[in-house]
Formats: sequence, C-alpha cells, structure tokens
Amino acid sequence: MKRILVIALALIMTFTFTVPFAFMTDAEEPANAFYDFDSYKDLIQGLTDSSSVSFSTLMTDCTTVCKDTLTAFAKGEIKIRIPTINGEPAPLRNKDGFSNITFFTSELYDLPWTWYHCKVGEYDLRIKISYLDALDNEQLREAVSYTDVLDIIAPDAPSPSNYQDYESYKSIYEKDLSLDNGKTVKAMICELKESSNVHVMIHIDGVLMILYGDNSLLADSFFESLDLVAAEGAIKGDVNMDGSFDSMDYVLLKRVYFGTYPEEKLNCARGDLNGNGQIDSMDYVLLKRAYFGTYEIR
Ligand SMILES: [Ca+2]
Ligand SMILES: [Ca+2]
Repeated sequence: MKRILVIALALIMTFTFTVPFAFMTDAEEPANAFYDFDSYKDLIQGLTDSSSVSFSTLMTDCTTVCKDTLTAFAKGEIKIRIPTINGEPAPLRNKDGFSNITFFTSELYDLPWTWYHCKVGEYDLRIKISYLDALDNEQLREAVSYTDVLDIIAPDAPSPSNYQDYESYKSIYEKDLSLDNGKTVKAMICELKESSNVHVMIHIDGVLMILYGDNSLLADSFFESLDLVAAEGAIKGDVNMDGSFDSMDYVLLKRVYFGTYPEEKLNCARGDLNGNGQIDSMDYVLLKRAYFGTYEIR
C-alpha cells in the first residue's frame, strides 16, 4: 500500500552514525518522510515522472537536498541505480511494515536514501543507497572512496580509527572488495557487539551504498556477485513520458505554454530546459532545437 508518513528520525536510525551533514545547516528543513514502492519498475516510474503521485507527494515537503535529487531524476541527469546479484535485480521482500523498496527524504547524514529490502537465500539483506552525484557539492561528486565522503559529510563518524569510542561496535575495519563488474572498491566493515549482522559501506560510481545483513552472507564471494546498475528511466526530452522523444513532445510543451493542454499531464521538470521553474517559450524553442539536433539537452 502506498503511503507517506512523517516519522521520528530516531525510529529508523538503526545505523549509529548521527553526525549531521556538514554543509546542511538550515534548522528549518522538513523532517524525514518516506514513500514505499512495490517494485523496481514502480520506483523508477515514481521517482522519474514528475507528474506521478509519489513524485509530487515527496516534493511537497522535503529538504533542499532531496528536491535536488528528485529533480535530477526527473530531468534524466542521473539514473536510478538497481542492485544486482549475478546480473539479476536483487530479489525484494516486504519487511518491517515497509514495502519492497522505501525512499526516505532525509535519513542518515540528512541525505535522501533508497532502501532496498532484499532476500538472498535464507538471509534478509538491506541495501541502502544515496546519490552523491545529484548533490550541489563538487567535492562529494568527485569522491572516489567512502573515506572521501565521510571526511566531508561526517568526519567524526565511527571508523576504523575511533570505533572503540562507540558502545555498539565490536570492530570496524577496512578491506578491498571485488565486485561483479571487475572493479575493486575500498569498503568499511562494521561488526556489531550484539548482532551477527554487519554494516558494509562502499562508494561506487557517484553513489554511497550501505549493506546491512548477516556476517556469513556478506563474505567476499557475495560481493563478487554484486553490482549497482543504472536503470533506464528518464529519456531526455520525453516530456509526455511515452518512452521516446519525438515531435509530440515539443508540440505538447508548446500547448502547455499557451494553456491549451494541462500542465500536470506532462513531466514539466523534464520540459523546463532553461531551469527557471516554469514552462516558457524558451523551453519550447530549446526542445524543438533538441529534436532537430541543434541543441543538446543537459
Ligand atoms: Ca515522448
Ligand atoms: Ca523554463
């Protein structure tokens, strides 16, 4: 069932990193909210189509960082990433009152996070990702490992050098992991005192990823089957969301500008090419030029 609830941050902070996002200082930012999705397809549609219910609901009262992320999805500037195991989308299952996938507007480090509730063999596995490549912070977008990210957003967070100061960790250490795509990434492994579950944090292609599952599942061999792939979502210029960019797109955009076609039927984030927050004649001109190949949509 689709729903959105404002919930206390404390209820979902299962990961004990509570240091605030360093460059987010606005105390007036809205509280965390979440939205459930049943499938990868629903997630892609729900976060890339600015005319969908989930998109407009999430945009209504979310943080600036979350708005930037959603807008980047809608414009097709960044693609939704899907976790894969041996080349197949990771199997999902409902968990803890949530659906298969949950998008949080402002969770760990005050960032928006997508939680994939997965089932791998007998094990429950939570995969959380946050899109650093959507953020207005050049240093974060250029980060190459999780340590680069933590140095910027949470320098005092638990790490291999300071975990003894934190009650809940048995050990935190770093290791190199090989992924299914052949790349090797630096990972931070956090072992807990009172659970056989571990947290594993890695940085991959502009995304910060945290896996939470049983120690015996999250072995090196599991990571050799794991990847995070870009899903086909937004097609640039496809303002009517029919899966292709063609002359209908600029015709309809022109009609929205002249008020003869309902704006809510189009993905207007995708049609606002000059980025001024409204559909104007310049958007129509640029979209038409893009169609004829004399302008490249960013
Ligand atoms: Ca179209
Ligand atoms: Ca515009």
